[in-house]
Amino acid sequence: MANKSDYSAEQITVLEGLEPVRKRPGMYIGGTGAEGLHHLVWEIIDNAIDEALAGYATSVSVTMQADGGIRVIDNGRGIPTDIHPKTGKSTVETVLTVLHAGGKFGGGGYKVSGGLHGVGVSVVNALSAKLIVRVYRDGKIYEQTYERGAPLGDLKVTGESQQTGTEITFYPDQEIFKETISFSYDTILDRLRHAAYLTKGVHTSIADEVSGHRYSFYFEGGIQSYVKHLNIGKDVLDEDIFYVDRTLEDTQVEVALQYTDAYTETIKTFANNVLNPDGGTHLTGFRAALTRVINDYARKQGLLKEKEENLSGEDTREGLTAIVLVKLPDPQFEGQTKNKLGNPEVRGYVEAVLNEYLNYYFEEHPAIARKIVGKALLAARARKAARAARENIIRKGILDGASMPGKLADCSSKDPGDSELFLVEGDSAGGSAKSGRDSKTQAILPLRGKVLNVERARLDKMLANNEILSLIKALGVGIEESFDVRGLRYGRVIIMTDADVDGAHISTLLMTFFFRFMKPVIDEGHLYLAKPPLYELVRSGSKENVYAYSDEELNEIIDTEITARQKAGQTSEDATTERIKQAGFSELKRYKGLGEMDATQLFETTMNPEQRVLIKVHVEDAEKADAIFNKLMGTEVDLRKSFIQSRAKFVKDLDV
Ligand code: 28F
Repeated sequence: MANKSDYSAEQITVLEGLEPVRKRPGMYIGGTGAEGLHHLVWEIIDNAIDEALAGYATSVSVTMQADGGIRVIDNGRGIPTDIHPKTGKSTVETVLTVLHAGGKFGGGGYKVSGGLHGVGVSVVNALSAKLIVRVYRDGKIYEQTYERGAPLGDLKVTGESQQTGTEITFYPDQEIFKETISFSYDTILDRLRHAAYLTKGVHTSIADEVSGHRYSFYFEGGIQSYVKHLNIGKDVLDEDIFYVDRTLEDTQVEVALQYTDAYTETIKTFANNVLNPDGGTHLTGFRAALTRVINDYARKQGLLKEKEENLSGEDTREGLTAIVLVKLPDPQFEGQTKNKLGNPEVRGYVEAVLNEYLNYYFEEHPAIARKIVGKALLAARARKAARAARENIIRKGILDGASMPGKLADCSSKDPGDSELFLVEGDSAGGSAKSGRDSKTQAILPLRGKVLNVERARLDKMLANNEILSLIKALGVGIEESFDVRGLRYGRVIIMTDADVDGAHISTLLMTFFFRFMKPVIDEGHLYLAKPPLYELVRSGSKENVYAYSDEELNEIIDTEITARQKAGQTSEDATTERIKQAGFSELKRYKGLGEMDATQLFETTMNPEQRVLIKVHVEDAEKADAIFNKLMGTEVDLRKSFIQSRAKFVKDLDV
């Protein structure tokens, strides 16, 4: 295809029509699935946010209409309605029908929040079966309607109003979006939350006319509030949050950061309000400045001896939560997922701003600075201890495949395809599992007591914990640098704990371990939770018992039995225990722990592949999961308990 410079001026004008957009939508919005569909909304929201960033709008509201349309309105100046000299049409119509016409706003500002690098609202117009634009400006209401990008008439005045702003309602074209044209409330909610965090002082809101759900965001503190939100449930080194907002050349650099006592780091980077999951030059600059300022301060204060080696970047980022936001006119994104900022000059800008302002902050806040350096020194020591522990383990061959942990009752099959490892809480249940199991395909590793909370332990402590070491050896995948999921000795790793809160706590600790150190085991679908029965209904006068795995299942069983007996005239309505009797069960047993079942019962109800129920653990959204694990594996035990009992985030797989 000839490149741009081959076209003459008028041809570029022709190209700016909207036909190409409908021919190859993927070129403009990435795809025509749900993600591409939502890019339409992002473009409109970004234009409204740009009006806020330019200092004229203070609110952006999104409504998911009952008729399938999406309405976005801001209270900015309103798109100009004057006739555009170049096209002889109103500026509104020009912005809506010419590609990239909206890129440059008046007043010298530039589009800074363009998720799609400002392809412009004309793309949304082209891909909408219908689009209505309303402009509130000069005391009037102007309106124009389009179908698939073509105006049905000229912009006309339809009323009067003292408010100002732009309102766009659009209906995605089903001819383009064949997969779906329905929007996700949660997806838009997340985007509006981010938009409010990244644009301090702006109100964003969403309302779903069908469900009635509505939510609004407003963060005076912008990214400082964002850091505060990310650190909920964690112990911070100091309440104060570092913040700097400086513009160098045409690039705005905004950074907020705060340290916690966690061992993980959470650094989110954004360019023009779009999250860059793979970082980029802004992250490189941030890291370089942080490491340099902390090392310089540590040496200046005599906390790091002359002969001691520098603190590593990793040491200085342990426990760090930071938001790095840059706004620039022409962001370049790299990598096949376009998730990495490539502009080389940005590294220098971020580094310069941070060097100057973080250094200044340390001088102004010596107590906080000493805490941050202190934590980095501890991290450096632990890093060296972990290295020593790892070398020691590797030297002793502790992790080598050869020696299996003593407590492991392995299965005879060596084929991961048909073998599974049960991680069982406690020795008594471990004993029953060992004797009840199918020893050809089922291995048992009893884990004593509370598995180490790896969320709060560094590698050196972890490798000193026998339970964790046994687990690492039994799995056969090594750890850290030597980790290789292809070494997994079992097709399924099944966490089998009591159905009470402590059991759930242990299973969460184990899931944290896998999430933090063996995430591919989860991602490749090897990790499961066993589902032991909660109740046993003993049928009077018979050995045959019925098991219920949840309260609703228990009621279902009882109701079914009662209905059956009512039909046979054998019973009448009555209270719960009566209900159980009338359902023909003389006893209801509530299982507190696996240990209350004998080996056969445990096998039949929870281990037998023919009738057990397994829940496959998978991480829907690493970012969310990270937040959950961070928050819940911190010090807030009650937070952890409520999570376990109500919101465990995994999808249930009925495994026959
Ligand atoms: C619901 C989505 O799109 N809001 C917008 C403005 C304001 C101006 C503008 C937009 C074309 C090239 C100038 C007004 N007054 N919300 C929105 N608000 N576009 S889009 O101008 C676009 C023109 O440059 C605006 C003075 N200058 C700019």
